[in-house]
Amino acid sequence: MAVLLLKPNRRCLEKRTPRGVAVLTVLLIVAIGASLAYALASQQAMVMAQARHVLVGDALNDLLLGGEVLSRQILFNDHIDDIANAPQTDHLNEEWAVAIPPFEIPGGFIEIQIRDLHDCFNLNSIPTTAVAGAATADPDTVLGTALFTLLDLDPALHDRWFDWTDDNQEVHRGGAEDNEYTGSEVPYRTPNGPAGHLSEVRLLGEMEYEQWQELQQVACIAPERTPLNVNTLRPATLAFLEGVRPVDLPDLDDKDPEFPEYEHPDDFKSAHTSIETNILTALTFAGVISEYFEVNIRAELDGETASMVSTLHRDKDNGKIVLLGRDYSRRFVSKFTATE
Ligand SMILES: [Ca+2]
Ligand SMILES: [Ca+2]
Repeated sequence: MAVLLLKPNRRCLEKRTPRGVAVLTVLLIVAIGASLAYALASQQAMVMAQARHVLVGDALNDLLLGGEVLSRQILFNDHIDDIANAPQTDHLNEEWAVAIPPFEIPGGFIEIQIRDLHDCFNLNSIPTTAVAGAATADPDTVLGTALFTLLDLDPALHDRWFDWTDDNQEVHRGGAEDNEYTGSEVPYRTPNGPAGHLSEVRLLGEMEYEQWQELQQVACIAPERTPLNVNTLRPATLAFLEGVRPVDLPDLDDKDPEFPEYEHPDDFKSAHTSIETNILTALTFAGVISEYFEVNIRAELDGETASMVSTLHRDKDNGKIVLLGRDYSRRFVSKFTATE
């Protein structure tokens, strides 16, 4: 049987091949164009979202800084009033101590609280050098010991705190210096100076979580030694002075508390004779004037929220206010409940 072999028609091939390539090329171009368009649209949406986030973030930061400026003015005005209406005192019935309710701004709101840093026992007040030949212990050392004892903390923690903040590497009694902490699984070193945050206490040794919660209610950190202000004491700080653990404090009732306005620390001592004598004696440095404040500010704009804590120093003689630091990591707890 004869086989018929057909030769391809070269002409025909020459005509069809370019047309097929052209179709494929067009399809390829369309596909690439569509991909590019999609990529550009996605990129544009992302750029717009980023731009909006940056713009709102900048505006929020401006609002927080505005809140800080307002707070500085309130504190300065208080100083002017104090000078004009001697004796100079700071107490919780003054304007600065009243939390400012959230006030509306276009697209959001801003809320401000000013807190006195003399309302708590500042652990940086515990001196780091023993007075040679002193007949009695330093008053803030007495208070520090009383606090650690009240909270049933390991006595070694007090010595470790001493070493943590003193400016040398000599181990004080049951304390510890760099040679111990650098041997930890996660090594760290002592600041050998004033602590920057109360949580540094937890680097010194074991502490129950409940003890840590109580310590936060009574103690705090200010940049340098600060006297307690007997007019602004937190309930837990006053309880500590009276020998009561914060955990044993009764629940506060709903009625507004009455805040004292002592003109002299001795007036406070006379009104609190139930406080043990050694603690009353240790209130040598207590006062009625405050120099360190924390300003808590929260701002909300277009559904985004930001908060900031500014630490301020107000000179008690001339009212000059200096910014010491800003912290954007703290949680803001409003004193106001939203109502419909
Ligand atoms: Ca005042
Ligand atoms: Ca040290």
